[in-house]
Amino acid sequence: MRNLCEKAYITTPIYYVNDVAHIGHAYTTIIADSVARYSRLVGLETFFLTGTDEHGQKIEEAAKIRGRNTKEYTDEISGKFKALWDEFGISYDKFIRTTDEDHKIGVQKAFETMYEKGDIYKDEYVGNYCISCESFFTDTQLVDNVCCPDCGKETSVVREESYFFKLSKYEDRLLKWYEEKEKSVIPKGKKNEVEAFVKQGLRDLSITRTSFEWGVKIPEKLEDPKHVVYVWLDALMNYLTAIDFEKNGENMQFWPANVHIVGKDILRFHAIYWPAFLMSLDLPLPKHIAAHGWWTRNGEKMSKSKGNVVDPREVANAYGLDNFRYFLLREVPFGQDGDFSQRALIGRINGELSNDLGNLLNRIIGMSGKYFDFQMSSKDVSKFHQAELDKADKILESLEELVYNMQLHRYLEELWKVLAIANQSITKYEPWAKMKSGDEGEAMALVALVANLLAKVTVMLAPVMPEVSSKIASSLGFEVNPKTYNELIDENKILDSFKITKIAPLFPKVEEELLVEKKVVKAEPKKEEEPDNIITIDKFFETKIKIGRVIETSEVPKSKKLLLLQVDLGEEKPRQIVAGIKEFYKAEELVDTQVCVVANLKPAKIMKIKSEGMILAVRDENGLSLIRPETKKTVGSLVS
Ligand code: ME8
Repeated sequence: MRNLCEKAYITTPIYYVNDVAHIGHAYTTIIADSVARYSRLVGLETFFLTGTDEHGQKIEEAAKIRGRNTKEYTDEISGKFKALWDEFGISYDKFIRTTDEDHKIGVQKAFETMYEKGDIYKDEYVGNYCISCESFFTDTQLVDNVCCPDCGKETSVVREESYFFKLSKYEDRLLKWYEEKEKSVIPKGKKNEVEAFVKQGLRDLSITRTSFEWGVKIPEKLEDPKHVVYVWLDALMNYLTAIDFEKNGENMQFWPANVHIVGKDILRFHAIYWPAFLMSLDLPLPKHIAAHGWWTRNGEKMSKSKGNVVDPREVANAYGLDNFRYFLLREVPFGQDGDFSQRALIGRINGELSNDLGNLLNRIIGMSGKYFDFQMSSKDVSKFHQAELDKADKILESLEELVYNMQLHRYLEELWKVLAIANQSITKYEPWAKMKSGDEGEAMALVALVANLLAKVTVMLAPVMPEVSSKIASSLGFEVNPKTYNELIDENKILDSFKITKIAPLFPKVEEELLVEKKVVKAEPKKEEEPDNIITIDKFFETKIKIGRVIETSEVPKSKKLLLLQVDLGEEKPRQIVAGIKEFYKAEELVDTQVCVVANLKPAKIMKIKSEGMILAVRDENGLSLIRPETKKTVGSLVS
């Protein structure tokens, strides 16, 4: 059963450029990328949009506290988002910036259309404004009479002349939409919250500001140049301007969007304001607005302003990009919050990925090589294993609905059930026993069954793990593309034959946490003229770096990377220091050499061993070197 249309338009939020991306942003983008890749795989003409949200007071201030020119600053951060998505192979069709000229023209066109329709009027606004959320709140919404209910920061009372959008006019139509379109907002729980909010009554929305300039000016026709468009109207319009709304271009055929994927923090803007704006513009409404939960750190929402973020690049570099993608989508049911932990990530790599998926491929390579010289025919698969094939096909048919309902964790769970059929078939039918008893044909059918099941899983895994999937496919001797999707999944066919190629194991077991947890320090806003990253000499001397002599070394049991060093710093007792240098230095060659040690570091436990300092080293693409004095120095001397 297909609930698809010919075209698919999939979007992420456009991210604020007040700081760089963290795993929350990567999560939304990777979900959207997986859905877009899925849409292309099943043969839909797909447009996948992401980008950056660059206007408003928050951005203006972020540039200001860094002493930067606003445009240059937004160019830099927007460039960093784009570079990260490019590095991650995110398959966007357009990266929009709200500072793009055609976007600005589109926003003005929308403003003018709504104004001419009589949906915009001028008045005065008095309200409690949160700069961080770029949002107004009523007195009753505030926490402790002054703080923003969303981010907890202090709001300020703003009184200004403003243009208003007649949001109240659309209350009934919005409620009707939620009622008639069951999947307009997903998940259901979030939809209920939105409906309840609208039922309380909607107030007209202030949609211009005069207190700052960094934004899109309202249309010249209104002859009111001090007004700039409210960032949320500006930002939401990106979904239309990206497909050439301003010139009603060909790409407008992609409208309405299939799904706007957003975090729950911005659902209200997407599920209330946005459809109301679209109604005012007489445009169809998006098919789904899907709100996911938050990634937290120790139970707190991960956010740039809280300074408790995890760098997605570091995680992907350490654990592998596809493994990270799999983890993000599999770990947390869509809509719920999840706490990021390396332990959970390692568990999934060593468990489902290595044991269930990687091992299956290894077994196919092993058996096909040993018994059939890597050349497999599927000619007798149906004869011996139709039941297993039917069972797998039934599961695979149910997957499409899960994608468009954003149940990606369930999608992966179901795929693993097909892997379980494959793994259990090997255990149950014992191809080695069949070979021994001379039933070579049956053994061939079994190994070919398993290879076909893996091929089907590989096709469906491609949207989530594109690189891994293409490696498995090439090892099995086929390609993942809309044609193979059609044959293996839609038409329930199997591949006639396999020419298997040996490849290195895809998921080596991870033995220990690969990222050293940094103590997260909340960034203090810098003074205006201070360039980035400058510290005073006093600040530098807070770090005591001393010359030490390594007197003893040993290996840390079960660790590939760590060595345990006893280092003399001229103190009463030598320091015990755990260092991640084993890949670059032999334990014995370090004895009696000098090193530089951060001596006033708070002791930490690494693999349950107390470490009382840090050895200085430098690492680049050619490896790692310890930092040492050029000539021997007295042990305990301070580096300055
Ligand atoms: O809100 N967990 O931009 P933004 C999961 N510019 N997802 C998270 C997250 C977390 N801890 N933190 C952020 C804006 N996100 C506006 C959007 S759209 C027209 C304008 C993700 O940079 C999540 O998708 O604050 C959230 O909705 C989005 O980043 C907010 O990004």
